[in-house]
Amino acid sequence: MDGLPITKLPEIAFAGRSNVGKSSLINALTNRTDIARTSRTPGRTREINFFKLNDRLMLADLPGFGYAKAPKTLVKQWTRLVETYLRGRPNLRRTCLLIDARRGAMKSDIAVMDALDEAAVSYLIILTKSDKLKPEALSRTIASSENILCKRPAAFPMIIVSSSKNGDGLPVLRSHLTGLAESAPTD
Ligand SMILES: Nc1nc2c(ncn2[C@@H]2O[C@H](COP(=O)(O)OP(=O)(O)OP(=O)(O)O)[C@@H](O)[C@H]2O)c(=O)[nH]1
Ligand SMILES: [Mg+2]
Repeated sequence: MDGLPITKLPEIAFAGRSNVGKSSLINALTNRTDIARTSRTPGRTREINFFKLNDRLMLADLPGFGYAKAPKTLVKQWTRLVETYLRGRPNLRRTCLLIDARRGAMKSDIAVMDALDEAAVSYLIILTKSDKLKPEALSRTIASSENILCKRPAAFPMIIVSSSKNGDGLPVLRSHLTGLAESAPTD
């Protein structure tokens, strides 16, 4: 936590289970291919990586949770880092909680929602990898996610469905994040 950059910029965090597509989504949003390192193997992002956009907004790519194969001590370290970050980052405006649209919210996602609700950190649910589902299956996950969300005090009352492969949901997410960015300096 001591090594994190100190900044006044509004910050958006990308959290979620390992391999859900956090780093890929940051790349897709910023139109870059590999600004954030991605991998087919879960557990790629092991530190918090910050991306400053045009001096207006900071994006934070968090290590994933729920990666059972990593050594237990490492998993504990990542979890503690992410928890401390989410609770103690003063400029954090929104946490994007990414959930794989094929699976829907799992136990570990619910645990993170509990922690975010408790800390009153506003979060937005994003269902990722929509390109991998048929429309009916996607509608089912959306419905079940809405069900979970409506009982959660800190959840933003909207679900975004996204795909970093085909660009699904990126415009709406961009406009949402733009709304949280600092307005341009006037002088
Ligand atoms: N089909 C499809 N694959 C995706 C999408 N987003 C990510 N992937 C793939 O999913 C894998 C994991 O992506 P990452 O972006 O590295 O996932 P992460 O959440 O950052 O993972 P950790 O850093 O381990 O926590 C990669 O093989 C990506 O190519 C998507 O929208 N559609
Ligand atoms: Mg990553």
